[in-house]
Amino acid sequence: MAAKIPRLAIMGHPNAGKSSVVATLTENDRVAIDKRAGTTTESDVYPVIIDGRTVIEFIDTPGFQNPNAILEWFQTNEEQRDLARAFVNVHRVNPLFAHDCALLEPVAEGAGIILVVDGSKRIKEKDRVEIELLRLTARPRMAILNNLTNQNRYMTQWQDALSKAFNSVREFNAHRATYAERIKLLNALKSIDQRWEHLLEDAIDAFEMDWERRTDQAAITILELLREALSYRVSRTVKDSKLVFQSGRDRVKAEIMAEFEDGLRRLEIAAQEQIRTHFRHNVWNVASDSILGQDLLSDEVGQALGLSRRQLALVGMAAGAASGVTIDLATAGQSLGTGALFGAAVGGVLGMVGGKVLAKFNIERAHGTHRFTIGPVSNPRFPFVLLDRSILYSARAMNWAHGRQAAEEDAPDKVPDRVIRRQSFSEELSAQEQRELARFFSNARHGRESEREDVCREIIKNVLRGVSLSEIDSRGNL
Ligand SMILES: Nc1nc2c(ncn2[C@@H]2O[C@H](COP(=O)(O)OP(=O)(O)OP(=O)(O)O)[C@@H](O)[C@H]2O)c(=O)[nH]1
Ligand SMILES: [Mg+2]
Repeated sequence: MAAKIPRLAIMGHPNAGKSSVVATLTENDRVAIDKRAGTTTESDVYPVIIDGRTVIEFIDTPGFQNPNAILEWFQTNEEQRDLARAFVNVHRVNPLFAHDCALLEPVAEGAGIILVVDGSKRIKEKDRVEIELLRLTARPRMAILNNLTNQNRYMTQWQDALSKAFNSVREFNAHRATYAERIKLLNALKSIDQRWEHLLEDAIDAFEMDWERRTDQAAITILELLREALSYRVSRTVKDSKLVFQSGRDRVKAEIMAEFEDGLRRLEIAAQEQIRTHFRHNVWNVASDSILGQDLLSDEVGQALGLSRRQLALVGMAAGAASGVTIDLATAGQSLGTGALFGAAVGGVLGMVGGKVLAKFNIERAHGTHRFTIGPVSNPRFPFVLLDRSILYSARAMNWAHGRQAAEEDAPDKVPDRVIRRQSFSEELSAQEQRELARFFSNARHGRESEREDVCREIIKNVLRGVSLSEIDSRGNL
C-alpha cells in the first residue's frame, strides 16, 4: 500500500554507510553506526517529525547478504508485477531467507529506494547484481555515492553504472553533508517519483521553516547569554577580623574572582547546551585544539576572537556619541583599581581579556564587615569574544552532520572547528552593527532593557544564516 508520506528504504552493502546517511538525513545521532559490518540487523523506520507531523520517513535496512539468490529469483519470475512483494510472500516462512525478507520488506510495502554505495571503491560484480535487482523492483529509486575515503578515481564508473538503473544519482557524504546539501538531496528526490512532488515540497517547506525557527532560537539563546553574562555579579560579605592581613584580603578576592569566572563559564556552557539541543546533537566531540575546546577566559580565545583594538575603540566612541550614553568601552579596564590583586594573588593572567581586567571589585564597609562585589564585566572585548564563540559553536552545531557522530578523522573539516579566519565574526560586521551590539552590551551591564534588542537579534541571526548556508572551503574555513 502506498504511504501518504514519502517513505524511502536505504539499501546497499553492509558497511556502505546506510545508517550514517539515515542519521544525517533525519538529524538523529542515536542511530547505530559502527565500523564493523552487520551493525544494522533489522529494518527500522526513522520518521522526520516537524511540528508533530511526520513529513518523510527513512527506513534503515541491513545490508544485502545474498543478492545473487534474490536476483536469480527475480529473473526467473520476471512476469510477476511486483517482484519485491512476490519475493517476500514466497520466502517469508523460509528461515534461510529471513535476512533477505527483512531487507526487502519495506520495498515490498511500497517504499522507494535509496541505494548507498561507497564511491571510493571499485565496482564489483556484487554491486552490479544489487543494482540490477533494485532496478527490477521497479520502485522509484535514487543512488547515493557516499565517498568514504575521498578517493575519486571510480566516481565516473559508478555514475555510469548507476545512471542506467536509477532515476537519480547524487553524491552525498554522510559525514560532511550540511543543511544546504540535505535540502538539495530532498529536492532531487522529487524527480524520482512525480507523485511525491507535492509531498516533498511540503516536507522541504517544513524543513526550511524549522531551520529558520531554530536559527531564531539560537540567536535568542546568544542574546540571553550576553545579557546574563554582562549583568552577572558575585558578592560576599566577610568579617573584618578575617581581613587583618593583606594575605587574607588577597585570598578572599581571589576566591570571589574565581567564583565570578566560573559563573561566566557556566553561563556559556548552559547556552551551548541549548544551542546543541536546538540542532539536535547528543553526541559531541570537540577537538582539543579547537578554539571551542579552550577556556573561555584564556589568552588564546581572547586573541582569536572578538574585535581588534582599533575597531573596539571606534565602536566605543561612536556608540557613546550616538546614544548619548557614556559608554565605558574605551576606558573600561584601564582603571586598574585592583592591580595588586591581579599582580599578586591571581598571577596576572586570570581575569584578563585582551590584556585588560575582566571586571572590577567594589568594596563596601559596614558594621565590622567588608562586602566584596565583583561585576558586572567591564572589559570591552569580552562581550565580543563571547559573541564570537557562541557563533562559532552554533556554526558547528548547524554544520556537523549527525551521521558523523563523534567520529575522528584526518580529513579536513567542513565545520569550523579549527577556524583559521582572518577576521572574527564580529569583526566582519558593519560599524553600524557593531555599534548596535555595543549599545546592547552597555545596557545589559547596567541592567537596562534595550529598545533595539530585536535589531541585535536580527544581526546575530543574519550571521548564523551566513554560517549555515555558506560554502565552506576544503580547509574548513567559513
Ligand atoms: N569517512 C567516512 N566514513 C563514513 C562515512 N559514512 C559512513 N562512514 C563510516 O563507515 C562505517 C559504516 O557506517 P554505517 O553507517 O554503520 O554503515 P551501514 O551501511 O549502516 O552498515 P551495516 O548496518 O553494518 O550494514 C562507520 O564506521 C561510519 O563511520 C563517510 O561519509 N565518511
Ligand atoms: Mg547500518
